[in-house]
Amino acid sequence: MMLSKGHPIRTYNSFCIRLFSCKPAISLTFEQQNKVNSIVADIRSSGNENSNDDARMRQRIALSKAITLVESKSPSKRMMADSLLDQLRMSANKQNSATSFRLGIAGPPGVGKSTLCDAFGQYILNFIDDDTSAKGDNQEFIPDKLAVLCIDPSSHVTGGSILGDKTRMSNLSYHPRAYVRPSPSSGTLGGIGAYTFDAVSLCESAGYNFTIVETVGVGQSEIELAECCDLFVLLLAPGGGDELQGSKKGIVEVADVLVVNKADEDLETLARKTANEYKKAAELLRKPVGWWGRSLDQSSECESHHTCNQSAVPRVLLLSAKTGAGIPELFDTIISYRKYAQKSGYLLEKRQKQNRYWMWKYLKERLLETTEQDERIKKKLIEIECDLDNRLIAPRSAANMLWASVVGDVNRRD
Ligand SMILES: Nc1nc2c(ncn2[C@@H]2O[C@H](COP(=O)(O)OP(=O)(O)OP(=O)(O)O)[C@@H](O)[C@H]2O)c(=O)[nH]1
Ligand SMILES: [Mg+2]
Repeated sequence: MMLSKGHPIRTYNSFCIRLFSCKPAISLTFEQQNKVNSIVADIRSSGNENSNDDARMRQRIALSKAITLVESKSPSKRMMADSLLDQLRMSANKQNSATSFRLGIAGPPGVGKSTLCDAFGQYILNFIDDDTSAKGDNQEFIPDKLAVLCIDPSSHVTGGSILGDKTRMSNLSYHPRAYVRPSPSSGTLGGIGAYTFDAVSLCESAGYNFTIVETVGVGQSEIELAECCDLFVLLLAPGGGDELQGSKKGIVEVADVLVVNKADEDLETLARKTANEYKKAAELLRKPVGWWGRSLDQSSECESHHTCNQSAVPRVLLLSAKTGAGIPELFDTIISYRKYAQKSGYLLEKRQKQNRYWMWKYLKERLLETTEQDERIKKKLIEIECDLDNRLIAPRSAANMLWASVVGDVNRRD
């Protein structure tokens, strides 16, 4: 749609002013700007193990404040969040796909996601304390600070959320190089919102070079987690192999690694059987050219992922978050993936696509929200809805009329 002639940015700005009567440029009060500057300074300050407890605590508090800002729906806080993200972005050359990793973990309620985050987190943080010379290839990327963002299911009725995940990660929560943050998913339909993507980049700005995003569920909305991370792990319970044909099919198709958890005690045999069923079913999944998967050993030799056309299928692993069995294999898989994805350019391209995905998502959300709040459009909406209720117009025509009134409103203000 051509709104007016001229430079695309000016065109967008004038569209924004005319439609939303808002200033596209950020203008914060002196106090707000000071607050943002102080958060930025504390986030950038060294919060590593060698810094003193005060500095580390300051950085954690600043990171929490920053995430609260990006999650906020208040217009003034949103402007502060924009300014904060822009300032941190300027020093973002340090935090890119070459120096950080984003892991997404999704799965049905109670499958053991938090227990896995706790055990896996401790495993990788202890990694650098161990004799790394024995770890071969893994030395290429050694995560030394870990952030875990747990997206809680929110009640759409009360807006409340169960912030219990921190207690289920009791060991990790107290680790000096870990940051655990439960976030409500209120406001977005699923577990993930544009702010989750921003929260990940805030953690990276604070030097957390490995971020895990945990989200509950296996529905369409959790599929969006794939747009937030470099590698997407789907955690599954023993006994659910046949569900691949049913409710979980969509999410299984986007998962990079399938992990069957609780392979211990009485459940071990069943977990092994389930993993075999998933392996067989995974053979049928088609993946795009250059996608990473089980044929990793050959594809890691590829110079560019565009030239890698292996018939890759998702890896299926067996694990017990309780006993820790299988965690080293999961870590090795992640490191191997990272090596391939980094070298072949797959990771960089994936992150670029994700940036665009969230740009559009954010724009759509803002457009919808602002349209819903516009007083003139609200009035028109009452008339249109009345006609719709009386079956004078079809939903499609109603949407067209609403859109015409949005665009007409813009033109009138010209
Ligand atoms: N036997 C066994 N139990 C496990 C394992 N992992 C987790 N559990 C148990 O499963 C239950 C749920 O674990 P959580 O880690 O809270 O599961 P979750 O997927 O994070 O749960 P939600 O966040 O509520 O969806 C707890 O009682 C854990 O002790 C495992 O590997 N083996
Ligand atoms: Mg959990």
